[in-house]
Amino acid sequence: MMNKEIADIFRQIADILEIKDENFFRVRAYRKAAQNIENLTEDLIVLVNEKRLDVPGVGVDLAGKIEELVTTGALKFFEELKKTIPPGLLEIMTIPGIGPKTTKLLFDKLKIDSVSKLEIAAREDKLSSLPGLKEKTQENILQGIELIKQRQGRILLSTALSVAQKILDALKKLKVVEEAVVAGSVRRRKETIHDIDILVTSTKPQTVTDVFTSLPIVKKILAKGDTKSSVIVEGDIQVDLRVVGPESFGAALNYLTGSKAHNIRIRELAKKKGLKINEYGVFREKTNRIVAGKTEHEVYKTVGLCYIEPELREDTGEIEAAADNALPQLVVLTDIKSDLHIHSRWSDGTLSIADMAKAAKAQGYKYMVVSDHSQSLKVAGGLTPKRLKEQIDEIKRLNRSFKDFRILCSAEVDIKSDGSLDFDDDILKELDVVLAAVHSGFKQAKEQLTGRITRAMQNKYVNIIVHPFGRLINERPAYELDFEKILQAACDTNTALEINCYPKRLDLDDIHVKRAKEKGAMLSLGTDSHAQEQLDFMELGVAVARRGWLEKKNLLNCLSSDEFLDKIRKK
Ligand code: DGT
Ligand code: CA
Repeated sequence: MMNKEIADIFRQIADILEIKDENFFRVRAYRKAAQNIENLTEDLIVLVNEKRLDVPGVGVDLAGKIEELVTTGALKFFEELKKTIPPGLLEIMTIPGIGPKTTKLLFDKLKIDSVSKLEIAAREDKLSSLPGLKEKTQENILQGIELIKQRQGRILLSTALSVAQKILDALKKLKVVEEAVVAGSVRRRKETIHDIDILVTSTKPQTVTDVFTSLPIVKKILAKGDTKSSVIVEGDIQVDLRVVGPESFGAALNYLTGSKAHNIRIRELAKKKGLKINEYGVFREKTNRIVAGKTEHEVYKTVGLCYIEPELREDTGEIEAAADNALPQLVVLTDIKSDLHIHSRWSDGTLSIADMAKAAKAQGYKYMVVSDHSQSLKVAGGLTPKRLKEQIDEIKRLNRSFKDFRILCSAEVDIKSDGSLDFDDDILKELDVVLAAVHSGFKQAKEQLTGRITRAMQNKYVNIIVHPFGRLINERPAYELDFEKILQAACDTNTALEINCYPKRLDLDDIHVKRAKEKGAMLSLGTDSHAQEQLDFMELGVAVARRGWLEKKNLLNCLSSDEFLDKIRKK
């Protein structure tokens, strides 16, 4: 159990006691203890295990409760206390701006005991007449409810990256800021993000915090302390800021990047070496003398490991690999020589092939694959065989005008519900490369969907299965597939699987990518761009590839155009 979780439980206890009109000093003791726990630089687990639980404001009674939480993961007193009030009241208090006083008032006067009842009452204007409620409260409650509804869904990595960048740009302008970087799940490039963590080094934390909390995109300040603050920005995204001294940069970055599971393993290693690690540095346990902290490389070195890239820090084998000096040499954006999935105006893209090619060339690529939709996909302007032949002629013409860049002819061919393809072989064989994908019948049984895709892979012209799982993050779940069968067929037929870089897709995901690498399947990156600026989605796909432990050699995009064509023609 983390410090924060224990602090949250103490806060909830204080809230319940307050609703029950319990002794004011008792309520305050729990609140104060919660705050002190959050400010601790060491984990309570460690303090309890080492019998050093002398936290300010935590007396014998509360220390016993902490011990119970740490050792059993629960607290009997809290479980019993919760039963004494309607369960919905605790949920009501998670709405920003609603504390125990308001909750009690709403319950006593209007019998409101759930967020849904509260929402109805606020919409029916039943709150504004309540004596003791401030004028704007009703409106704030509705806004707050909206916020918690939205926050339940995690935001897309692409959204988080652009919000984080805006904030970093603003903070970096300050003279008092030395380093300003993103940490947490954004730095690890997880596909979805709960909140954005920013780390700044400065000797003037208060100035940094003041500027941060008054940035124009800030909508609400949740907390503002000397070195820690937390805000809600436009888009209802939570951003947490942590400011430390420059000497602690590496230690703080390592701590705040996580994941929690990775951090725990690193701390265990430190302990075995007689060291302890917190946000401020690595210290000798006995003397409390600092031995590292300025850089992350230093921190890893003190625990006997080489540097581990943030995308790998999930405790899924990276610690063992680092100890054996067997970490992968992760692919980087500059290794990418091509975008293998691009649409043009010929189907549902917005630009001509020539303009898309110019933009792809400007990205530094050597070739690109034009893969407009096939005839059945009428909503996406799918091409008839006749139109596709015209497109092939156009691409041949365009290729003559390019130096050092090549457009490859392709199509994103629909895999029909029986696994047959939307174009006949005689047109497929005219293409340099063939992409195939499922666009309908997502509700079919697992065997059927798996069968459809494996049948498509058996076609000798099909080179890449694109967005293999068909999911749209936060909108549509992946359809059911027997992935082991898909992988086996991919290896047997020399068909690649795509990592689709479109922000909502990121399909394959990191876990399936890692498994595909283990099986030795070929992988490709495609942005699925329908407009010029979408070519930048490549960065997201590379992030998924890195989280899936991929090296240059695992991705078709890192080959030259000749090597790429050689490889796929082996099919
Ligand atoms: P998220 O926000 O859910 O997308 O994921 P994270 O990984 O950004 O998680 P978050 O924001 O709760 O915390 C940021 C990092 O701080 C996390 O990756 C690990 C570290 N961390 C937070 N609390 C604790 C703690 O109590 N103990 C340890 N060892 N690490 C913690
Ligand atoms: Ca976070």
